[in-house]
Amino acid sequence: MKIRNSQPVVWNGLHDHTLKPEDADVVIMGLPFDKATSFRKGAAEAPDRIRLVSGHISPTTEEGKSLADIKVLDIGDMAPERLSQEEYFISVEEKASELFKISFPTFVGGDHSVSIPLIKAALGVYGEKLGVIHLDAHLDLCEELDGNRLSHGCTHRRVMEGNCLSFNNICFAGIRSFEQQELEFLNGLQANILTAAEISRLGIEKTADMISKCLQHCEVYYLTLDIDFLDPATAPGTGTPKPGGFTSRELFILLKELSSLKFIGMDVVEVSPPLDQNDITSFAAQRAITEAWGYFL
Ligand SMILES: [Mn+2]
Repeated sequence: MKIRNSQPVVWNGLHDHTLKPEDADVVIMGLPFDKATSFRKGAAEAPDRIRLVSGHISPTTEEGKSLADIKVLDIGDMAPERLSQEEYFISVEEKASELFKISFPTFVGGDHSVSIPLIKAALGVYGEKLGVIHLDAHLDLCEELDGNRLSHGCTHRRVMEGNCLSFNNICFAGIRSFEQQELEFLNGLQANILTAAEISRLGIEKTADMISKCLQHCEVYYLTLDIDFLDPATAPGTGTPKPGGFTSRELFILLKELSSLKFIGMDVVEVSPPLDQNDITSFAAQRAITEAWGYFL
């Protein structure tokens, strides 16, 4: 496995390769892995594509906040090389644990299975203080999918194994797709699920209040953003798009409304450049990262 250096002008020009990781406010790591998708691949190409578009955007948020003082270090990609998925995830969890201890890590997937080791690493560092906010069209609560227990449809089942993450400590928002096995699993369980239809009825501000309320016993928060939270019209470049999603406008307002929470890291997953149109989806992901830094740091 190698972690290679990325090109210099990336991340709104903020990436400074001379920084030591412990001196950075944000450490970025790419996870070019898409072997656990259930349908269409391409997410392994996302870290490089999002870096490419990120070099062409100013270090300011959409409301004119300057990010020029944020120290950003992109440590490159952690690629699976010849490792099995299990072995790869062990290495990712180890590396992510280091990063959570020193900075606000921003991980760029990869399919959503990569959040398994990332959230486990955050749990290892923050324990039950951690709340997870899952923005996604899907729940990712399958026991297994296509014979793979580490599928991108199984993320939170694996994270919750061994009572690592309690159901009380995760809020699912944007959901508009359920597998039969997920319905069976959820039967009788209390889960914090805000469907896309419900969010549409509530409005974004009330949605943010609901998320904060569900997780008010937590002290720190991790955001896992599956780009298919957005509508396919807004983000077509993703493996399993679902109609009825959100605009980037709504996503950015949601990030703003959640900004009073103390976020300790985030990931953006499921961007698939080969399925994209004119990089719309990579730009949306890059912008979401920029706005999140503006609000969370
Ligand atoms: Mn999804």
